[in-house]
Amino acid sequence: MVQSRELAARFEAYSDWRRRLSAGISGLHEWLSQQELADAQTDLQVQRLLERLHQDKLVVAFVAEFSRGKSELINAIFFADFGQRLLPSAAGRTTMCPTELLYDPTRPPSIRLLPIETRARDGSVAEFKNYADEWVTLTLDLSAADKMSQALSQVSQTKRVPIALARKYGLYDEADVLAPLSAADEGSVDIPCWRHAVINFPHPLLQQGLVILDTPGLNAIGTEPELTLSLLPNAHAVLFVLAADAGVTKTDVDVWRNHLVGADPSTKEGRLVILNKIDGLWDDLKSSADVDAEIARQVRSCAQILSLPPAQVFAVSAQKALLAKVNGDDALLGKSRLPQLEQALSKELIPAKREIVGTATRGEIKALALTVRAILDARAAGIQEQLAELRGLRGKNHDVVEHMMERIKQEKELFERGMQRYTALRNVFTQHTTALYESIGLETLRDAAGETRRRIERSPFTKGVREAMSEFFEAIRTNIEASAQKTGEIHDMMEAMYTRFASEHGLEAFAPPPFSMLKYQKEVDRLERAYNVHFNTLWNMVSKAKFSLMKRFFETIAIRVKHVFDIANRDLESWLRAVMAPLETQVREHHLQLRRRLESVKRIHRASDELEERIAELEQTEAGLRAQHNALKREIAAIDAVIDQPELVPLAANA
Ligand SMILES: Nc1nc2c(ncn2[C@@H]2O[C@H](COP(=O)(O)OP(=O)(O)O)[C@@H](O)[C@H]2O)c(=O)[nH]1
Ligand SMILES: [Mg+2]
Repeated sequence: MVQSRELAARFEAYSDWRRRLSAGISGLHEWLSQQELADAQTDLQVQRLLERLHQDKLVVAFVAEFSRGKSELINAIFFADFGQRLLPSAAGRTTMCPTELLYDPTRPPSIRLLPIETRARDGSVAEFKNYADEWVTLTLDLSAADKMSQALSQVSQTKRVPIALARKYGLYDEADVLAPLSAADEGSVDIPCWRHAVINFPHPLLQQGLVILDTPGLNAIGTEPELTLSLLPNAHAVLFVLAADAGVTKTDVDVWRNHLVGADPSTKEGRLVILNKIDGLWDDLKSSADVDAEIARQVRSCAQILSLPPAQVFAVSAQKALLAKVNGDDALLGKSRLPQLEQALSKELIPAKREIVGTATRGEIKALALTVRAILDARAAGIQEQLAELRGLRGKNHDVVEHMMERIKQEKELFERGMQRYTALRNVFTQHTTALYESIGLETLRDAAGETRRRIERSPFTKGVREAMSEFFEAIRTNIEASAQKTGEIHDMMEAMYTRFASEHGLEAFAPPPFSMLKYQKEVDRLERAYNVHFNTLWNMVSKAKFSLMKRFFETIAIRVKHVFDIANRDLESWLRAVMAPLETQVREHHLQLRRRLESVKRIHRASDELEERIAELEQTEAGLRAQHNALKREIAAIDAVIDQPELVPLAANA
């Protein structure tokens, strides 16, 4: 089968790179374990790193008014090798609920459907995802294409309900675009059966971490806050689909401006505009130059309306591209212009993603190497000190040895007394940590969210809801600021402690890295901005159903903030470990060395012929440490080499 596989091939190359990176990290870990240089903390660090690499997802979302050809485009780009339409695509509304296509190997191939009735309850889709019993699960029979299509056609299911019920679900409003759906019989409307669908399907691209999000018409963007606040902002690429036969409508422009690009021009990254159905402009009676000119004219017009350079609008025919791929018709595929879109998509997506993953991995590996090197350095310094001491004893008499033994004993006692200060520090550190978690812990967030929820219920009017929400954001901000202050205090305390141990006990100087809360603050700010933009729109749009919609809107915001807190908590945990661990290691190593020094001098004190033997032993250990140092360097260099490897852009048919 001949087909353009640029995106698929590039994505495979990316997955392969992630696999090699994982292999390199596992190799490093194995070596550390063999050398007994790995402790529980390194084990955990490596495990997390590998998990993150393994679970790394690439999310591509498709957004448009219904019938623009989103589902067809998904079929054409990703699932043409399936030989038929995977997603239902037909005239009219086929995709009725947001549909995620992914592969989770822990579940059997299936389609999971969240009933629309859940909209009448508290809880966002993300929350419901934690409760398997809320979903209807249909297993997919991969061997029978017709049975599979039948199961997948569930995403198109609708049912007729009284208008009052539709309102309760926040789905009906006289002025709403859903209105044309209503049937001849007054008093009832058709609504989707499902609120959300997750298709678990072991397609190779999905197995490698690709997640595709197909959305129903634009009205879903207003009625399911999760899409607006979470799924779309977090997608790595959003394809906004227009159609040559429909032109650009006012709703298109609104959605593009308010939900997809926003005010910040940098958010245009990974946002592609597609002008689909150009086959409608093909005309055997016209010259191909005339047809091309007409397509170019439409592209310019779309670009102008959306304030984009024309090069960012891709004219394609999804339908002909799918047909061409299934039949292996290269000429038609070229004419469909899909390959250009695929190329642009893979260029937008993969290098950027690789850069992010590579930089994060490099940072983690560097931190890991730093800890290990610190241990090796401390050991080497200790050995050198012992060697100098012992070499100085050559030819000296028993008294000198005894004198030295006394000196080391004293040094050891002094250090052990200093340990009391270290224990006290640990206590203060624990107190600070507890206070820190009081301001950024999930408990705090739960209280703030609960309070806001009660206030919204008590005063379901614009002013009351607005105030409650603003104060929620204010409370969150105050908590983040308080946490920033606490991390600052912890940082200063640890810095002072490192300086003190360095000057008093000759431990290695170490500057603990500071912690910044800025990124969490920024994410909360972004959510607040999104909330401000949508508040009025939502308030006006679904006038009758706004109360339940507002509550759902708040739940989504609360979930997003919880996500920010989750990440902040995780990051803080590693930071706290990173500032404390070197001190712990240094103290432990130093104590160990003092004991070893004392041991060897004691041995020499008992029998002086042990001196040369002991010196030889230490020299050997020193050589071993040097070898470990070099081996570590090689392991890290191997991982860096994988990270730095240029992306292998496939030579696959670039039509
Ligand atoms: N002529 C033409 N029709 C298309 C094209 N892409 C999709 N369609 C048709 O448009 C209708 C809606 O497509 P669908 O993928 O279901 O749209 P969605 O609602 O955006 O997912 C279907 O009948 C498709 O066959 C195209 O490139 N050319
Ligand atoms: Mg569809």
